[in-house]
Amino acid sequence: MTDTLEVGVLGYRFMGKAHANAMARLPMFFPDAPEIERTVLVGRDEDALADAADRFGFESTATDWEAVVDDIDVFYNLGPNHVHPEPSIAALEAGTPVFCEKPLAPTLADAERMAEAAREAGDDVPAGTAFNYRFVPAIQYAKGLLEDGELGEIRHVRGRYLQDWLVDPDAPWSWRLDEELAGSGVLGDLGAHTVDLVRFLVGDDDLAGDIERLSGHLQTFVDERPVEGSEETPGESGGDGDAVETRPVTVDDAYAAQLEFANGAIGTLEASRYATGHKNDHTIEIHGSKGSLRFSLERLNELEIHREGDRGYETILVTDADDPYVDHWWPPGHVLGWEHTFVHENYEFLSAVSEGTAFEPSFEDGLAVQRLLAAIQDSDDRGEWVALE
Ligand code: SOE
Repeated sequence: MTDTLEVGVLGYRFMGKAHANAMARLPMFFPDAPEIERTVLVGRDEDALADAADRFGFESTATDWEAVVDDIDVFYNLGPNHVHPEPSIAALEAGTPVFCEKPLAPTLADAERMAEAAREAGDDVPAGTAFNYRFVPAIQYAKGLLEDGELGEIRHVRGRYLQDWLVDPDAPWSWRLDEELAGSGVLGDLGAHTVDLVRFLVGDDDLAGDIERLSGHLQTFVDERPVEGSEETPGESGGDGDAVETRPVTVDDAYAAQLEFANGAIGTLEASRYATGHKNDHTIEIHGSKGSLRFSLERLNELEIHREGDRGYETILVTDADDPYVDHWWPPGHVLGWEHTFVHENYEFLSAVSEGTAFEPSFEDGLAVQRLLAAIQDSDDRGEWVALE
């Protein structure tokens, strides 16, 4: 058991804040978690980095990850997708456990290199992929119901992840919209979560098993966007405040896929950043021969369950014994939020690092998701169903 873990984090924007907040909650709510020092925050913009390090409680900053990854006990890679491979591989080669945000990599080839580095590092060097929705108590309760056979033979799996932050064509360009930087658009950003949850919930051989073939369709609705900060100043040289610089969108804005599982079950997946009326609506619905269940991230403390003989679904509040983390938080029924899923995954990952035990979802899980994302892209390119080896 390692006493205090020195943690280095690359990335200080959205995911940097989410994980720094999670680490800060551990001493108060998970006193059995390993003690950690938020030692170094890594980034490129020194001013923004210093401000974030101060607000997130990091002791120091660095602009060169190569000087960091072999000098800390744990490395978090929370940068944009194209930054995931090299620093993570270097850390693993130095024997430093890695926690990498999803999707594991921009491409399947990169994900394969990262998973190989994790295998080479050995089982006592955890390499985790931050699929945080596995750590929603309602999802863990759903997994228990499925494993206990409460839904019977799995017949249908339906996953959707709907957001609306790109509906405005003037919403600015970002790295998430560039194939070189992100690898894919909504497919890798949101679809990765849904594919992982499907594998987690029904991937066991005695449930639906592996996804054996699939067909996919990708769509881009707006193919170029303004570069934030390039707006002409109104009044100067007749400027009307419109952006003078635009960049192409080279990834998907929406995807849909059909799946066939080893047991014959049918799956339908979709995600969009143009789903007006939906902010962060990740839903999973599973139909079996003896019942069904339905989960929505926008109501993440609840699970809807249908059992034989019921008329429709019963909505239950997941708490008490159904929630593996309830004793760490407030009394039952004092509900959780999105950020608590990051606390749960950080608790489990840092505990695995401290004990030198395995952590799931691992880089192998991240690679399995990447294979399925690549197959969906391949199917779209070829216009036909694709079999998974
Ligand atoms: C943006 O689409 C995003 O922040 C994703 O990158 C996260 O993984 C998801 O949990 C919320 O939406």
